[in-house]
Amino acid sequence: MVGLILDDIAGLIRSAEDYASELITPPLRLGVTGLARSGKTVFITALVHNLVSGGRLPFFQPAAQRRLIRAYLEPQPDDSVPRFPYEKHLETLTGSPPRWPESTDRISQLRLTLEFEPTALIRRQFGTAALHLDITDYPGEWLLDLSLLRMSYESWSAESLALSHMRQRLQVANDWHAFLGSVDPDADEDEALAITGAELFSGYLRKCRMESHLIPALSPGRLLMPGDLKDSPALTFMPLNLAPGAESRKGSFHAMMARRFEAYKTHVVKPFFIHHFSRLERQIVLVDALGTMNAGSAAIADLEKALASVLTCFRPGPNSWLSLILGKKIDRILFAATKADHIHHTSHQRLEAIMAELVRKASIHAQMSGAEVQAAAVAAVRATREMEARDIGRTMPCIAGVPLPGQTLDGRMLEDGQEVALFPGDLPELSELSESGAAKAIEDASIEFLRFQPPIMTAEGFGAAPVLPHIRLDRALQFLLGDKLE
Ligand SMILES: Nc1nc2c(ncn2[C@@H]2O[C@H](COP(=O)(O)OP(=O)(O)OP(=O)(O)O)[C@@H](O)[C@H]2O)c(=O)[nH]1
Ligand SMILES: [Mg+2]
Repeated sequence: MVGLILDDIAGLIRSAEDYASELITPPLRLGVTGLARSGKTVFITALVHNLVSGGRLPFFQPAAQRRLIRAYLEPQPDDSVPRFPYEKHLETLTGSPPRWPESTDRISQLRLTLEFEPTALIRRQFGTAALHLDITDYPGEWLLDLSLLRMSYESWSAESLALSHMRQRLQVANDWHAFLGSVDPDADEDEALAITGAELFSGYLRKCRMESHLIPALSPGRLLMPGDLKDSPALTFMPLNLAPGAESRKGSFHAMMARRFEAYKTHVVKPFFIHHFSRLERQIVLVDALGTMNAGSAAIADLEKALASVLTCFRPGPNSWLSLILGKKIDRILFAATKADHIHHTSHQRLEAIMAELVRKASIHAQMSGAEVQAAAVAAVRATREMEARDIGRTMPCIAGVPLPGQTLDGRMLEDGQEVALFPGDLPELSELSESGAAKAIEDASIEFLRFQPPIMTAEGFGAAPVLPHIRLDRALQFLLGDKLE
């Protein structure tokens, strides 16, 4: 008993100390999210690496004005969240040969401290200033789960089944569909059956995740990344093939699945919004816009819907459950089209315009207001170089890089380790996007898309340490935190 009280007092003193230190060096909480494989891990690794190692950041004002004194990693601020394994990811990206990091399976966080010289004379009197940047990497699919709170198990089942019957997903849903055919929702509840079904259903979601053409938005998000909740009842459920208007009988398999769906909302969806999401102040949403455009019109439509859902989380209705728990509201959101190194720089502005158009359409649904929203095109790690090729008297802007093994170009299998140059194709003109045919123009854009190996690091200047090259990472940094380093 005494021990407990002493522990509590010690905890209180600690949190008072934390509070005092936060007053001196306030943290800025930046959320990095995006759908599966959109480039979150690579983005955070490259961002930290460029800041810590003095990368070239001409559009990030504190660096350009030589006011950024140093950036360094500090111990993880939040004891309950795993640390973002920065060193491991950097080692993978800069190893020999360089490789892309593995897919992430849990939320993670990292604290970076930036020491800088303030611009205002009065603040300079007190010496240098510091900002803690707390970066949280979490999957965009967890934001999509917000919409589950408004759904009954029956309507979620119907929607999920319809999605799994889309042409693009039908084949990977085969095993799970076969299983569903053998299940009677009205039979008695059965744990073994629930485990098998949930494994098949989450296996189907995971397969969709690995193949970008299989429509990007996947939910329930935690089934893709169970982390510590693996095998818990709150994740052991799946949609069922129910007759319209079917009601569940007490003790039936249908009732069991509906109960677990509710447990998922209570024990998984809500806690994420309460403990993590509500603390964020700035947000970057990474979007693999090029990959989605390459996957066709259904994928683009699905992405638009997903972006609208994401925006709804940032600005929920005034009296909604979420608005009540949101502390400081997110005041800046950057939607960044990633992997811009897949196209020539002459197309970067067009990619940015496409991203802005996708966000504009999504904002109409979400009735976005209050936060400053921007669109950008970035490559956190630039894996290609640019070159020009001549074809029938015309100069073609090309990109060149070393493709990852096992890919084909124009029907030909590419040789391992050999650099290839390709003309990636044209994105629509800005003028085409401002007309009503914007969606069609985006759909019609055909991009030649290869996956490239990460680059070999280069030294940016005389005596400088080698740094991973990027495209427009500095502009993203300026929007996300430039004003906090004034
Ligand atoms: N060329 C290029 N490829 C990139 C870049 N960023 C990401 N990629 C590619 O996209 C893949 C996914 O990147 P990640 O950073 O792992 O994406 P993620 O969003 O963390 O993925 P999950 O953790 O699986 O959700 C990488 O394996 C690379 O192939 C980039 O800046 N340039
Ligand atoms: Mg990741």
